[in-house]
Amino acid sequence: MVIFALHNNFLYMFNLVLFGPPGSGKGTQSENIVKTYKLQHISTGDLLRDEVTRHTPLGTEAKKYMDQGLLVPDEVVIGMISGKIDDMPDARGFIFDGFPRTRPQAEALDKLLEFKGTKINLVLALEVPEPELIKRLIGRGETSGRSDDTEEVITKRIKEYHQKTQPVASYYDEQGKLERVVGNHTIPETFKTLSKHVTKYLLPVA
Ligand code: B4P
Repeated sequence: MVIFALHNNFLYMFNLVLFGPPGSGKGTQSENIVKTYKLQHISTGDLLRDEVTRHTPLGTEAKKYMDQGLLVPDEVVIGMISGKIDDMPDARGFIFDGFPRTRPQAEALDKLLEFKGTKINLVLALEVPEPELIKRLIGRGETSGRSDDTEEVITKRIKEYHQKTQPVASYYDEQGKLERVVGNHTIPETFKTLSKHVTKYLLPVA
């Protein structure tokens, strides 16, 4: 007789989306959240940049879009995410940083997580005024060497955000999962506000 062991850690996961315009601090705050709550970090920006650095076919394709300040096509990004989730079945949960960025990506993520027996629990949206976003990204560009942190490309990225990414906030708001957070305080102050929301679901790990 074959006995199937149903070990499905996905049922107990806490999954968070960190949402916001380019430069709102998603990457910065993800680092703090990961350290404090021991969630697994999935940043589509980091994954894509890694593919670019390794000159993979996916990276070569993605670079064409990233260098112009455009979003990488949905099917490329969605395919990348699915494999990442499967790599970490014992995670306490995931923090999705910079994903989903379009409504089709959000719908695909919901389907993917449902198939695995889990879901998005909370979406924290960082809100930062546009002049501050531009200032931060130009500042980062001076040291990071990122080809998408020039003034011309930043303007395009913000335009893409308004056209394609902002509707994702309504998608999660309709599901009652969205919390808006002021993101132009200092990094520690912003983290404190984000933590208040996360702690309602998950205790910090000492
Ligand atoms: P991402 O890598 O996701 O990054 P980002 O939007 O540039 O920035 P983030 O919000 O993480 O800001 P950060 O913390 O670094 O995207 C890059 C590109 O990849 C996209 O344009 C797109 O082409 C592609 N891509 C990624 N995901 C995709 C997807 N799902 N679909 C399609 N395409 C996708 O902060 C920025 C700066 O501000 C830093 O210098 C930081 O130190 C500073 N800062 C942060 N918080 C601050 C604060 N409170 N006060 C002062 N400065 C602060």
